[in-house]
Amino acid sequence: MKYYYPLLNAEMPGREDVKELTPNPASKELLERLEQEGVETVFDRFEAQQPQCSFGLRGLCCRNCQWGPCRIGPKSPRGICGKDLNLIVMGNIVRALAAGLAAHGRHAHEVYMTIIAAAEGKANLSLKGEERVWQLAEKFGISTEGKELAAVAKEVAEYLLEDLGRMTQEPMHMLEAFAPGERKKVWQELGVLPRSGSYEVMETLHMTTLGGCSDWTALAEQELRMALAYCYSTLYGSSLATEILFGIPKPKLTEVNYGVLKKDYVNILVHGHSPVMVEKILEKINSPEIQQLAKKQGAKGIVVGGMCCTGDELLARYGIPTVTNIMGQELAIGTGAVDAVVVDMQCVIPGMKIVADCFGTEIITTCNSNRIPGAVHIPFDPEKPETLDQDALRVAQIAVEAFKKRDRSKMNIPEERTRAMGGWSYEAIVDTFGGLDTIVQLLKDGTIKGIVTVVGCNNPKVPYEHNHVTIVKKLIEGGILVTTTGCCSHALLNAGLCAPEAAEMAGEGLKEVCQKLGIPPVLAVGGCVDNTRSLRLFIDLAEKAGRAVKDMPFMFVGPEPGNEKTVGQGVSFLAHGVSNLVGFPAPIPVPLPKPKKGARSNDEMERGSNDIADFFAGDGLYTKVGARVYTEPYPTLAAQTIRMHIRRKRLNLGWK
Ligand code: NFS
Repeated sequence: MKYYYPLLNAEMPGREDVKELTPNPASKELLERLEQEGVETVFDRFEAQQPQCSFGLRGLCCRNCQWGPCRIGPKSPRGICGKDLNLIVMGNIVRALAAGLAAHGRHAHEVYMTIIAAAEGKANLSLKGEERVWQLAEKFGISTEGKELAAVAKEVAEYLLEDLGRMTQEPMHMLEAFAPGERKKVWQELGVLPRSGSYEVMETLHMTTLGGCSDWTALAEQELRMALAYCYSTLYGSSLATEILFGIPKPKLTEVNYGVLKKDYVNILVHGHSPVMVEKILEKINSPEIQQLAKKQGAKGIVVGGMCCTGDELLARYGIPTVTNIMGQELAIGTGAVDAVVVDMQCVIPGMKIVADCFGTEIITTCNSNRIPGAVHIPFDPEKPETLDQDALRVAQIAVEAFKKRDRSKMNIPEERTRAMGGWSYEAIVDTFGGLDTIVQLLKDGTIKGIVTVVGCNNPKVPYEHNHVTIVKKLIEGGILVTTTGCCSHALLNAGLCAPEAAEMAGEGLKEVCQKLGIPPVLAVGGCVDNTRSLRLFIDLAEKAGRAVKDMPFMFVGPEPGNEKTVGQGVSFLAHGVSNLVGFPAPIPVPLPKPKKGARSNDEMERGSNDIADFFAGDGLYTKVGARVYTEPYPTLAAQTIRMHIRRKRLNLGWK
């Protein structure tokens, strides 16, 4: 049963629609199985929440102070303090971005502090990405003469930390080092150059507190400022810093999907975002001591599978098979074959533990910010890294020992296993194609029509993974090269679109290039922080082509926006001039067309409007940064919109 929301011009799927449309047969099988077992999942709770509050859906409620909550409608167009629709809607969006920045900021903090701990010799970790250390030192203007790698790495990490915490008005190191000159000028003129991640979060909460900023356009500027802080101090920084710690990924082939779990093996899933402790845990799992322990428990060996962005990170570096994304985490446990889930931070939903308890799965938490009642808690703290080795060993032991407790009567592993290629770092993409010039040439002559990054979360408001897969199939058919990260990448990996054989599905031109290079038309570039790999590619290709990013045939697509973190992703790309297509209206009131006054037919409609929708989708933002937001929940129409956007860009460039 579908749920219709005329106020949003949209409909949302019920669980039967999900079962019909979800592209992975394994998801359907597990959904049905959990239904039979009477185990509740996100899909049931979504139905139980219907109908969802129409004020909340459109961003029209304010809960920022204790005078409220206030809701904006025809009867009460202002909140108690006098805030109108624009202020409330924009205030909610800007606060969501602040929360997303805080999340990625905390992730970045852990990675930067770990580099320092490793460089000081306090954590038993080597720095595997030596070339990244020297490159960043050069970009930041750090003198390296006569200095050891560790000392320089520590200085680089301190520069990154400054970008996260600076309180004064100096330029951000990362932005100075990596943003295009053309953009720096635009941002300077708009007055949106940020200080640091922490400062901008503070300023946003300050601006939106009771009696704060009454000018929604100033909040919109803060949205851009914060997106730049988000992009450069948290995403870009952590992506590069993780490469300092664990190396720059290279392409590798593997198998993914639920079928990688094996009935006679210990099955451990790793889940979350920060790849630090999990690297050590992996090292311990591969040690003879833990392998023997597994045998002693009666297991043939150990399978490690990845979920969410931690899964993406391990796929990129080691070809560890990924299993699923945020909305599949309960389904994965529903296989009854998972002995333990090791989680770090973010996107670990409380419902997962409820399903874990039904199947006797051990949950081990490793981050003090992400506690779960009833889970084993063995935290990693980069400022107390001395026990990292023994803690990681303990996690590995507990996970392996859980094998004995598995209730085999409840086991049901779907067969699906899918070939996939991961490890597409920025360098890997550029080198594989033979350099930036070659990619620019392929774009110019139309062999590749454009590059679109399709990313982001899952959202129960659209049929699970259906839009990700449908849109991307149509894009590659149209000769568009796709990069992907995060939860979307799991959908595309499991659908076989990230395997070299998927080149067969690509349109003329792209197909031949991929076949010649032996690569897929959809490149899994990593976790969400690695969206900056795609952004860097966009920036550098534009520079090579002698154009601004805003003029290039590029786009950012988020078919299932869910987490607050995705707001910053989209706005980061917008700020650089890359238009967005999102699959569901964010909490922004959708302007609904109204019949024209005195119209004689129903076809004569007046375009509805409101300031915030006009700002994002109309000319507001476009005149500032040269990019706008398109919203389209129907995947075929979404793909057409994206292809049209790419075509328009090509026409303007005079590229055939
Ligand atoms: Ni990105 Fe990764 Fe997934 Fe969304 Fe969550 S896992 S950081 S936020 S839900 S894509």
